Amino acid sequence: MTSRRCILIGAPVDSGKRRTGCLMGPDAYRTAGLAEALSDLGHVVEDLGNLTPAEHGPEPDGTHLHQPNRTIGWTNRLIRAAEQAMPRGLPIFLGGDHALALGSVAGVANHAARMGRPQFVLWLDAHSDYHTPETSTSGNLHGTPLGYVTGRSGFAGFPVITNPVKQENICIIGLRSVDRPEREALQQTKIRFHDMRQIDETGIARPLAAFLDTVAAANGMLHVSLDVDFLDPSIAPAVGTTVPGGATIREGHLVMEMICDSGLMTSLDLVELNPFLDERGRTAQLMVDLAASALGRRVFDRPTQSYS
Ligand code: 6HN
Ligand code: MN
Ligand code: MN
Ligand code: MN
Repeated sequence: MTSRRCILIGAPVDSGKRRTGCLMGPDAYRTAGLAEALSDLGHVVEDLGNLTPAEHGPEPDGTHLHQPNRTIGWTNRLIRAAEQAMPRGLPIFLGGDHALALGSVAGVANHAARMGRPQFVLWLDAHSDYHTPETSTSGNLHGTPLGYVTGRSGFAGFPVITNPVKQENICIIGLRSVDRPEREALQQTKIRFHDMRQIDETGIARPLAAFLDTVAAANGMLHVSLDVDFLDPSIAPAVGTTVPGGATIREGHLVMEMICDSGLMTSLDLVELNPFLDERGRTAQLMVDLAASALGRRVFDRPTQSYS
């Protein structure tokens, strides 16, 4: 594959839910050798270090939301970081919890609009993250990024979404925990969503290939948001929101290898890693290996011999 400039952006966002620890994520990816893995593949790697949230107000009393203002600060900061990185290379946002995607996706969508190209989003997650602050019963804003970037209402105080991602440009794969208000809202949308039951029946390659074909046909930009809990907790324990029945190691790699072959990915989030919950770094290592697959690591350069 062609050499890319990979821009590592540490985003130790920990405000998107109550259980802390995701703030250690960026350093866990560094410790697991992300930069080295990507440069071994021939890419140029630039590590911007860790961001801090933009200035924001004190947290309000009397709301069910957890740390909304800190998340607003992060969103402002990450929109800017994404807009600045996109013209220079392929940003890889090192989370941090999934609330970071309010900013990363909104920012890359602004850049796509400037380029006159449609923005597509592949969401690899056990959850649909389609809440608004009003529909969320947990009050945890890591459950809201897809609601935000598609332009749902209810995000008072957040930066106004100027370039909403079109529903039909979003594909969610890996679903197995969707709250009722999310399910009811999602079913009214054109978002493509594939739960684990469908993956069991058709395999993971088919829905993904169909989506990648659509992105290619539209000359789209593709943001990939990889939540650790897309993977089965038996192979990826370092996440606060484990849900059994997730993707296997090979399903994870196949998704990333197909993304690589498509040549379509323009930005990437690695989110929800909580190193405090890890076992000897195995989840951090797996996430690094998946990122390497998305950027060209493979056993052979050419297809192996066919059986026929
Ligand atoms: N994630 N739907 C649940 C909630 O609290 O709204 C879980 C959200 C999980 C968020 O996967 O990044
Ligand atoms: Mn998520
Ligand atoms: Mn999730
Ligand atoms: Mn919920």
